[in-house]
Amino acid sequence: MRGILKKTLPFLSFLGVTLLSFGLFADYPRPWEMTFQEPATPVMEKIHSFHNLLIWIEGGIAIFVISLLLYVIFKFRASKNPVPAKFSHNTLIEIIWTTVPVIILIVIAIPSFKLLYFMDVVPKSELTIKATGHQWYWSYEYPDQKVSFDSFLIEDDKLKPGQMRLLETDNHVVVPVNTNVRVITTSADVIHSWAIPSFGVKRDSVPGRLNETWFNVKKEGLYYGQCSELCGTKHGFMPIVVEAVSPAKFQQWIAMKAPPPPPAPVATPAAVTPSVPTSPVEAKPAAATAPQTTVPTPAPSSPQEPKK
Ligand SMILES: [Cu+2]
Repeated sequence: MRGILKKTLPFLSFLGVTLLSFGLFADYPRPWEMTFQEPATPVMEKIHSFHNLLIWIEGGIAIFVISLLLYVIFKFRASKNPVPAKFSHNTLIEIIWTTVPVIILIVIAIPSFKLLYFMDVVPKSELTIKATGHQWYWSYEYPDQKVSFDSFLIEDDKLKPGQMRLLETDNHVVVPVNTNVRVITTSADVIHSWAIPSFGVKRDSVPGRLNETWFNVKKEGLYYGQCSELCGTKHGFMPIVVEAVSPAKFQQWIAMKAPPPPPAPVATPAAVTPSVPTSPVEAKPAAATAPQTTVPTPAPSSPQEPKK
């Protein structure tokens, strides 16, 4: 018990520091992790439960085959059974060992295909993000919001306390929770792969092609992933960080990131004064004085007067 505590204490303290420093939930690979990260999307929840179903089926098959082998080894060993049987066919056994595996495969195939289509068909999405892989960073575009930025790894010597080596980026991909997010991905050079384990998302980014996937994060927090296609010497140095926030916070972030509106076109003074009053107070005198000063010019001062 003390040994286990001794082993897990550094990890627990690391986890505590990390969570405190983020102040929110974070999902990332942990030392000695034996199973999946906590599912953050419906896709990953379904992958998780399908995996659990397979573990039971595979475990049952393994136990059955090992038990059968042990039974045969001991029951029909040479010392106990010196004259072996010579028959080579048994119709009943052959029917059983053909139909049972077929039934098992059908039991596996039905949820497998359901999950495959659930992952593959992108539902009606409320936000689209384009992720482009580069050697060796990601660039992102939010085409509908006109937001775009690059996302680079934070080098070891620039990491702040609590930030994770090789997983932290300078710019996070911010998304709202409980929103269908469509990710389209491509590459500017070689094949990369945009992957977040806790989302159940891994999609190849292929130059000259647009691949798509989707996710819907259920919990606010930070989610870490990495490029998952061998793309060159710095393949392990292009992480992905997705920050899931409330829809209100997402709108604030978009407002902060979105480019400022283009400046008003510079116009000639004649066009400006009557058409674009800066405020109602300023507009009134201009409107009042304009007809008096410009339109009705006094007749005596006109050049035609002396001729009369
Ligand atoms: Cu890559």
